[in-house]
Parts: sequence; structure tokens; C-alpha cells
Amino acid sequence: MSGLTAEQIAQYESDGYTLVENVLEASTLQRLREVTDEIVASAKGLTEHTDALDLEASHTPESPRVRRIKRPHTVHPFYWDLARHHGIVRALIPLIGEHIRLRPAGKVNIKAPGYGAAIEWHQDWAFYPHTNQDVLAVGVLLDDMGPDNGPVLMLPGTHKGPVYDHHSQGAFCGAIDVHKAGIDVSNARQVHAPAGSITIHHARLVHGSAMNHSTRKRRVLFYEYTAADAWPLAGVDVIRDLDEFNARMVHGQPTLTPRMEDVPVRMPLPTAVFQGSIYENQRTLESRYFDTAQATVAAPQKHILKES
Ligand SMILES: O=C(O)CCC(=O)C(=O)O
Repeated sequence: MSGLTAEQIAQYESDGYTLVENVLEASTLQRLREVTDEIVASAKGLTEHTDALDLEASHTPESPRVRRIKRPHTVHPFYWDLARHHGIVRALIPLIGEHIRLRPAGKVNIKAPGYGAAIEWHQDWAFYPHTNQDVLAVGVLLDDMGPDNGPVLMLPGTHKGPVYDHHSQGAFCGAIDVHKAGIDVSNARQVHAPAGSITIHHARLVHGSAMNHSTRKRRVLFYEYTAADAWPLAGVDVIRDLDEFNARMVHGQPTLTPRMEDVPVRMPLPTAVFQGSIYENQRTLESRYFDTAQATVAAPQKHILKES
């Protein structure tokens, strides 16, 4: 049985994203929060980013502020198990087929109350182009996501448009200058949903999110998945170890035959000046969208599938 309704599949096709509410059981959600809290607590005493933890600019060893857990499936076995959760995998099959691989990256983006950082507009595809575009990201909500706590903003339909320039000062910066690119972000939709829900967005979709100005946490665990025959062209994915590549299959079988599609690709090279996370990469973007005083998405449309 499909894990998505016909309406959700149609929305993913036309808008480039969809939402599935209440996918996680209460006990799974609770365990996800516990594991995440444990890992965040380990940031006490750190003076710099680690392979697993990306820190807010305002972090101090005494007052730890974690912005991201990187490659969570390698940090705690719970995250690896969750990447294969039946509710998630069932939702992916109608979109990218039976044979599904987890990307080696993934993250928990932690927008803490009051200061949790913005993520500038970007397309994931700019970071990790593949031989075909059956590539997407799933956001697992640890907290309720609403208008005030930095919800993910999706620009519907942009997954069918160009791959935008994500470069600044001659190097990749992992962000789009939306003014220069002439992108009208007033059409962006905020995704609002209860904790335990999942968002699914296409790798070519333009998206981002503002700082969390509320008193509520906004934590989202992002897993990225590809069809097994979508082979990476660049980025951290480049295959060095076939066994490791194939060990990330979450459903179906691997293949040695990449499927080639005529897809637009812009290589993320030269590599970003600041490495370690998207937040670091985006530091060299000259004209930031979310840092400016008028940096709000005009007239956001709340995303409620039931209304459409
Ligand atoms: O956390 C968010 O709001 C957006 C995350 C995202 O797009 C990313 O980390 O690539």
C-alpha cells in the first residue's frame, strides 16, 4: 500500500514538496528527542565545530549552542534505524521507486528559541547533483513547526526551473542571491505541521528558512534519499568505498548501472571558502536575504493539504 495519497503524490509532482502528518509513533518521537538531547548536551566544553556538531556563532564552551548534528546516522544507531522507518520508506516508494539509498550526509537542524540561525535560499541539487533527479530530502519534525519558529519555506514549482547560481566571490557558497537571480520569494509557502510529521522536498526545489524568533524550539532531522540508480556526480557523495555506498540502501537492491537523465547540473566548484556545514558555506553570500530588517516572506501561504 502506498504511504502517500494521490493528492500528496500530485503535490510533490507539481509543487516539488509535500507533507505527511503524524508519521512517527509517540514512543519513536520521544526517543528521537532523547537521543538528540543527549548529543546536544555533549557540546558542553567544545571550543570549535567537530565532525558531528556544528555550533552557533554565539556558542561558548560554558553556554553551548548547537546549530546542527551532522551525518546523524553515523552519530547514533537510533538515527540509522529511523532512516529505515516503515512510514518514511513507504512514503518514498511512490516518488523514487522501490530501490532507495540514504545519502551520506543528512543533519538535524536545531533552531533554538530566540537565536536559531536562518538558512539562506538554496537548492540541495546545487550541493549534490546526480545522474538523474530522483533525489529528495525528508524532514522529520521533532517539534511543532509554525509561523513563528522558523518554519521551512518552500518555493512551489521551482524544482522544474533552472539550477541557480550558488556561487559568490568565485567559489561555491551554497546559497542563491535571490535578488540577483530575480526570484520572487513572495510565493514561498511556510510548512506548518505537528511534531512527528514529515516533509518531503525535491532536490531541485528552492527553499530556506528564517531565524527562530519565538520561545519554542524548531528542530528538524533531514534525511536525503536517492533512487539506487541515481549516482552522485559531486560533493561528499563521491564514491570511495562501494561497500559503504551499498550499505546505505534502505530498501530494495543496489545497481552498478546508473540511470542517466538530461538534467541541468552546475558543479559546486571551486569548493566553498568555509567548510563544515551549509551555515559555514553560506557565510560568503554577499547579499543575505534573511539578515535584513525587511527579511520576511511577504504574505506567506500556510501549507495545509486539506485545504487544497
Ligand atoms: O532547516 C531548515 O529550515 C532548512 C534546511 C535545509 O534546507 C538544509 O539544511 O539544507
